[in-house]
Amino acid sequence: MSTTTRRQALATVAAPFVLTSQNRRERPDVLMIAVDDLNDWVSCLGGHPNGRTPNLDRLASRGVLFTNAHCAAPLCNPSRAALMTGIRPSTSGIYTNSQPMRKSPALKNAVSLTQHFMASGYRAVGGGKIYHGGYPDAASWNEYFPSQTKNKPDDPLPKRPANGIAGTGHFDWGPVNVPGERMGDHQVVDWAIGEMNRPRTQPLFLGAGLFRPHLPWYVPPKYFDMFPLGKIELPRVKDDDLDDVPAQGRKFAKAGGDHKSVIDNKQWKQAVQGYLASIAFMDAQLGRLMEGFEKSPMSKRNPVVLLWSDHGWHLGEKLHWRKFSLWEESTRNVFTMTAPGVTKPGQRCGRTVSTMDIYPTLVDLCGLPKRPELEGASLRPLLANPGAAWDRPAVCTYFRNNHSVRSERWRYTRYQDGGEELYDHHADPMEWENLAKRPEYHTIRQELARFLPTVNAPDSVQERGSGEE
Ligand SMILES: [Ca+2]
Ligand SMILES: [Ca+2]
Repeated sequence: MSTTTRRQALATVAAPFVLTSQNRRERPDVLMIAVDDLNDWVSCLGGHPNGRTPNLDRLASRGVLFTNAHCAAPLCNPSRAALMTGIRPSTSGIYTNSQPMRKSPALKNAVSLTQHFMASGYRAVGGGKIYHGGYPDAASWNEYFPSQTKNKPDDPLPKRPANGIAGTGHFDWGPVNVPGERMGDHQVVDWAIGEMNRPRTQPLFLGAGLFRPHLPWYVPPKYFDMFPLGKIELPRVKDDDLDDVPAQGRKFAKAGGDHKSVIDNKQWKQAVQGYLASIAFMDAQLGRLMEGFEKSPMSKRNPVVLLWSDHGWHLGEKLHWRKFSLWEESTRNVFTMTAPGVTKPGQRCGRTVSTMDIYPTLVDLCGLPKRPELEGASLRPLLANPGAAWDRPAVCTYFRNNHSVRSERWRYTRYQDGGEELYDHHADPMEWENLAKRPEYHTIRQELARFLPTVNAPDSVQERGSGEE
């Protein structure tokens, strides 16, 4: 074979994967913003009357706000690993915060979202928390801020415990009297704006992770001052709510732990204030990010812009705190997306979508080769028409073989021991009345059970000392 012929043959074989400078330019940039532990207490979702997020609202108004979006797992590491690989926790065996993603046989060689973009000619850079703190994935990025082994800058700390509860650990809240620039999220935003303005020849995938409102809720005093204690409204909680919850669900709720501690120490309002203050701080950083973005050359290239949170948060509902459950407060996340040429401004979509859908959606929108192993679905039809037909419920998994299926009307949960819950969101948005034992709902339960994952991979390798939340 002559050199020319061989070159031609290679070119033919490699053609689907080689991008010319022309089609590289055509691929849109992607700005992906991740927010940690943010539930629906943002004003555009109305989850709490005191919630105030003008910048997030403005971002959501640029495109489609998904009002019924849910995570793949209600805790950081499994949620983020599933989102970034497109593989469910029940397929990978990554169920907890102490299981390194790349030690799972299913994810060892998985092509992550940004690896796929890099293979298609993109430069992929990230900063702040995208993957779980203990397990950054250097293979997923060309560069990372602050580094490929440390995914976020350290935050300043007040005198602890700030809430006065002895032994509270990072379940703590109170002002930290430092200028905003000292906060890690502030530094991540500065870095991201720098990347948006950096000269380059490749399309850009820019991931920026904001850590607040993750615990501990230490943010500068002005954010606490926005929510005077006298005006704080507590979540609506039914004291006997767990009476109709099966044993595994009650175990997850740990009502005798955080909830008892908050009540005994008279800290409920202060905790709500701390979470709202942390959300307001995050929103201010998001505002700086969006302002920098709008002034940057990146915004002129019609990029895809998306924001997701990795799961929700309980502040006493079901007598439970934090995430770590299969109820609405834990599984529902914040998710908005703008895709130039596809979305129209100011749209809301109430279809049940999942963080599993993010990878296939970005592949679709940016014209990358499809990946058949991805377990979600492209949301392009809903981005184009938020009222389009959609027959996929969202499935969330917590530990092995505990799954919750959320359709537009129902939540059906089945635990590993066979315990069940069924809630009718039309009549009972707080999920107070478990209908699972009522014979008249037998058919509904059966229909929803069809969507329970049939693979329940054994637990992947656990590592000690990396179980930060
Ligand atoms: Ca989280
Ligand atoms: Ca109940």
